[in-house]
Amino acid sequence: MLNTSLTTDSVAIDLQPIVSKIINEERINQEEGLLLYNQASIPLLGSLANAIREKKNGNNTFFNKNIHIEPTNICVFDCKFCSYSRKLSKKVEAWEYTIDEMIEKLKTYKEKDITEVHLVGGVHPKMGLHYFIELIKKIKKIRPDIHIKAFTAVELEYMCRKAKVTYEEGLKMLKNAGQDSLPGGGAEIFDEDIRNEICADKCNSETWLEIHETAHKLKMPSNATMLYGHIEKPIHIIDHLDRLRQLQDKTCGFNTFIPLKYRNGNNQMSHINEGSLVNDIKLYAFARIYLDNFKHLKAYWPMIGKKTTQNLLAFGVDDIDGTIDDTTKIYSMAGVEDQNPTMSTEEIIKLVKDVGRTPIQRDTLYNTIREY
Ligand code: V47
Ligand code: SF4
Repeated sequence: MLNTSLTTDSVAIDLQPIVSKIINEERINQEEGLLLYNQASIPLLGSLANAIREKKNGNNTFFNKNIHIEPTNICVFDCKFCSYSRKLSKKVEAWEYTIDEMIEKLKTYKEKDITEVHLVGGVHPKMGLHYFIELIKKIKKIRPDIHIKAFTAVELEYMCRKAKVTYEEGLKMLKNAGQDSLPGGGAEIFDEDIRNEICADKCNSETWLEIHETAHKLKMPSNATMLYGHIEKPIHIIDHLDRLRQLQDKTCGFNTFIPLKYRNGNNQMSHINEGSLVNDIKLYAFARIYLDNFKHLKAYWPMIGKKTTQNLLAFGVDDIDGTIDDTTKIYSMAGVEDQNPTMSTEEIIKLVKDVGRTPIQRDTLYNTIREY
């Protein structure tokens, strides 16, 4: 039973059986989820989500020391929400790093105790499976200690198709080269109609789930994301979470869930307003309640902002990603406030301690490196 001061008497009558189930740690179904999402107040969702967060992770708030490597922002796909990609034919504001350039950059971190490289980028028609195998091998050669979390299912689908290998074969080759896990990007929204409106030409939902299931089978854990706050409706959010919950029941291979708030700068959906803070809080709290088989819920601070990240620590979130060191362009190109995302360990510790939580430096797999 959850440790919460909530009593069902104070809850609207329609919601009482659902709230009782949650307090008794029973699973709610999609219909119940929809009712809760549509009718529950923020304080109710917040106290349930916080009780779940504290049951799963106590007062701990996890962060890691990481950098991103983004080999290119040239992309064959045309996601309407993407502010970052450029076409091969129009190379304004585009980059294509060589393997040597990326390795030289990584060498500048030689003295730094980063534990993770997050390697993702646009889907470049000329950077294929064998190119990335060589890159991963070279990263591991100079930093065998580092965890490589690489390639969204969208990138993997394309590189395997081009190399004419199955997902299992492609992932095995990458794993043998040194790739350790997969990030959660490319999931967007699984509902087929909404997906067709916002990112029709890239890997579909079934394929995204199949690639993650295959990775889990090969003992490569992964993360899951959801892009929210654009044209989706609550029913699509619940459908998305439900498909993730089903796969997690099967494989137990997801480390964390990361809601990604739609940011509207410089893309083909810029006419859509960004959602409110209240909507963010509701979404995170609801996700914490619905995804009963996910241990962690991450607020990715470069996307949602440092202040909101701090607030979300009271609404289910127990992980805030990492130090980043200004190595990613995805969100700065989408117009977020923080154009050069970086946080020192001291800043992260202060952010977490200022709201009464305990900062824990973790590795990618959530093993504790140091408690502050
Ligand atoms: O799939 C792109 C999103 C994702 C926008 O696994 C946008 O630890 C909002 O998945 N507004 C890539 N979101 C980033 C990603 C990620 C980030 C941090 C940590 C992890 C992890 C994964 O970024 C894309 C897409 O959903 N995205 N454009 C935008 N305008
Ligand atoms: Fe390409 Fe990813 Fe941007 Fe889509 S979101 S256009 S796949 S870089």
